[in-house]
Amino acid sequence: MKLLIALPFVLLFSTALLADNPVIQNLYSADPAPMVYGDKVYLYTSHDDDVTENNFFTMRDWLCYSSSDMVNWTDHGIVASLKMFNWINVNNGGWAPQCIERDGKFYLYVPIQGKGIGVLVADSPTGPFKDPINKALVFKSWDDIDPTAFVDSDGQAYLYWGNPGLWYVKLNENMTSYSGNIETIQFTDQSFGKRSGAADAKRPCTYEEGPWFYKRNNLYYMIFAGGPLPEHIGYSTSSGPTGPWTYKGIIMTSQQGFAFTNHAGVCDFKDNSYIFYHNQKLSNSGYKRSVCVEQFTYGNDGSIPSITATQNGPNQIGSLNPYDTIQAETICWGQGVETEVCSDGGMNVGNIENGDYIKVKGVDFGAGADSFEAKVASNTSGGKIELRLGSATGTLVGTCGVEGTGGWQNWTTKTCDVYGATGKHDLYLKFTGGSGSLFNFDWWRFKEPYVGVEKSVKSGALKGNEIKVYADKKSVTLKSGSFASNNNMKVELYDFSGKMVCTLFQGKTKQHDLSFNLPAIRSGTYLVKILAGSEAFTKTINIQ
Ligand SMILES: [Ca+2]
Ligand SMILES: [Ca+2]
Repeated sequence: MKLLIALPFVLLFSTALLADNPVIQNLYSADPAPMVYGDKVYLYTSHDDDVTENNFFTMRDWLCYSSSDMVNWTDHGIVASLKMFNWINVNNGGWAPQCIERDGKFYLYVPIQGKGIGVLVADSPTGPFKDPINKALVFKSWDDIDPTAFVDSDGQAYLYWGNPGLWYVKLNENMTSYSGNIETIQFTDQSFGKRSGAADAKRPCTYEEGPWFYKRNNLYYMIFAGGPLPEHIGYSTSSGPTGPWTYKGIIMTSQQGFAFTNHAGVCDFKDNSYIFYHNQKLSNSGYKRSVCVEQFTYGNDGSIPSITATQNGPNQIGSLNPYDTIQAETICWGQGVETEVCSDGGMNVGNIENGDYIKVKGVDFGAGADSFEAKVASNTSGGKIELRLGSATGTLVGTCGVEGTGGWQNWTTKTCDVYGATGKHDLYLKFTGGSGSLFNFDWWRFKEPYVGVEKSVKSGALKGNEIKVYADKKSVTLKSGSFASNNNMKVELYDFSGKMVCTLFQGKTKQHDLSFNLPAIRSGTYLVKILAGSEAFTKTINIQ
């Protein structure tokens, strides 16, 4: 998986560090196929090998990524490969995939160039996938590539595919077999657009390959890669799932940095619409492509506008919560890093060298982070994780030292203090150290302030404060204009007989709101007593 980045690319992107496209930087990805499931978009792609063999597509497996905000993508690695199919004996030809969910199972349709279309099934979007039929789902000729599947609202599922023709079958409910014949879509200028350039008997209209079939607001869409080369993205629509199709025009022309192929995947996610495509911006080679994404808005009539490729990509949906455990392989832009399978599950970031970094976009620290924790491993002497805001040379809010752990998969947790990380920023995890690989990185998280105990108590802490007390079965929350930070405070819980149940809190705090988990107690009336210095404040609460 080692990616050797050519010098021209480094120069090209050193001036574009704010870019979020392409989506994946550590390897080459093509033929994007988004699938919305739960609160995430899963992005399946084909995978152009770092080493192109015989000056042609060199593709052996399929990748998966997921995002809940459209800008930070979690790497799930290789989720399927040609090796999963026992009925073929080839080590190349893993082309454009699509995965769809039905009744809690995930069906990954993949073409194996020259061998037909295979199907894999899994119980989770990220696998493990296996071949349930041990043969091609459809195979008549080389033309059987680029499958796209869709389950209509009446439960009938369809599989379309093909280059240079377009065919479909009606899938059975098991999604791994079909009924009836393979049907051929008739091409006319009206259905798939008048082709420009030299006449091509096999390609009478603009349709070339890479169909993407779906329904939106009762209109059926067939997005496709159109010719002549270099490919553009065009589309046709229909009032029914099998046509007749009406050509609607070009969505995306071949633009600066594009490859001779293109392939679109379209989805709606959290009230926005997105189109994924690929280009060759990271390699300048049509056999080493990179997936990108843009946001767009449908016309009132369901039309898709002309879309221009951008470096910035879509807006972030919401923000990233740094107090959750964030996989290190959740990346908006990774410079110099690779990913690999982690012995503790999932993936980890590796090939971390001095100066490499990971950008995570739109991290909301809220009132402020107090410390940082990272799960790391190193077979050398480690290095450092610098936590920087805004850019790789931005404000340093903490530095986490990593030492040798005796193995690249011998994991340990390291922490450091954090100062000055408040509000929303792009976070740069910048790696520094000596030469060679420094360490591996599994996940990270920030921690909110720890409330410490102060030895000297100053009186007057509660003076002038209106403290509101809220309670439910599980917690007690105190809300105040300000709990004086320099004063020790104690919060006690008493039952109605005056017997103390527990101490909820003891120490000092800068927070305006304090929330405490309650022990398992019976319903009834209780007293919350707040003590600071020589003062006390009590409040009756009812626990339902
Ligand atoms: Ca590196
Ligand atoms: Ca991980």
